[in-house]
Amino acid sequence: MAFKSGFVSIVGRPNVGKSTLLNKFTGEKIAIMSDKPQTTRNSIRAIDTGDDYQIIYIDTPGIHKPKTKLGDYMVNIAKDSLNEVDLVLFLVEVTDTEPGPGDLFIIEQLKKVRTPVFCLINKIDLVEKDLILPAISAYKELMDFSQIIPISALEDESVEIVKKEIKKILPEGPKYFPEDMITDQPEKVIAAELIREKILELLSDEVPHGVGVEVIMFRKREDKDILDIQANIYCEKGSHKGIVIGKSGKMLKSIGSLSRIEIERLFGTKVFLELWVKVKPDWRNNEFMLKMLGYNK
Ligand code: GDP
Ligand code: K
Ligand code: MG
Repeated sequence: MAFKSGFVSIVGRPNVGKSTLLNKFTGEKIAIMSDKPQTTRNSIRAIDTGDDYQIIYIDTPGIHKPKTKLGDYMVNIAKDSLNEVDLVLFLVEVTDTEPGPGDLFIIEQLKKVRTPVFCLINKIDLVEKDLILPAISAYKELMDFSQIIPISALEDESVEIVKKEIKKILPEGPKYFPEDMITDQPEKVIAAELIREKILELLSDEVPHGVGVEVIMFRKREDKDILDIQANIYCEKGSHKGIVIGKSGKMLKSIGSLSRIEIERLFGTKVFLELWVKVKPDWRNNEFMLKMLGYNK
């Protein structure tokens, strides 16, 4: 049988479950998840290799009307990637009674590309079954999708169904990456993202969106199986810095120990993690800071 391979881009409004689906596809926690929108800022590739296929997934930041330079960057990445891939997975939520302005904005972008698009109606575990068909009809009217598949990104079965359909549509192609490679993101970036995920989980809404994490040291000790990691957490305001550190440093300690556990699990080694909190007003509009944090485009 011929080997099939290709690139698959995942797009959708914030919080529809893109990162959850990506992680499920590959069985690894590569894209961070949270219940807060705009969790994913970078275009993350996850690689799933089987006996006769290799799928490279791109977890795109949400396509939405940008407000800051970081916002511009995110929209551009998402749009660019659509024309360069073999398939687009457009994720929506079944819980929305009808497609909202966010979904319609994305559909407008999708209509401009020639790449085939699967519409995946996610989170069907949250609703009564009789709400699924009306949702399918609603999306069918909006665009000529190659497929419309209702799924729950939390359940293996539906993820397997989607994967089967993806394999059908992939062209014959080479193994682009070695089979043991699961991502092309530098380990430093993944570590920074895991730390940012914990900040998103632990802090109230107002602070996390102004937070950037930069890993300034990532080193494996020569004599031992230990990783030394140092990272800066950038906040936009002094008051935010206080919140990230918390009373007698309690919050920062929690951020540190939770992210350390995740990083140890992912890299399979003991980790010493040191975190510093710094104030950089308006860093999301600062080209230099964006480059430094890896959002360069
Ligand atoms: P993203 O912003 O599109 O990447 O969304 P995430 O993957 O970060 O998911 C946002 C939230 O939705 C998280 O709390 C997920 O656990 C949750 N979620 C994702 N998929 C499903 C699903 O199929 N069912 C349910 N009940 N929750 C889901
Ligand atoms: K999210
Ligand atoms: Mg995400």
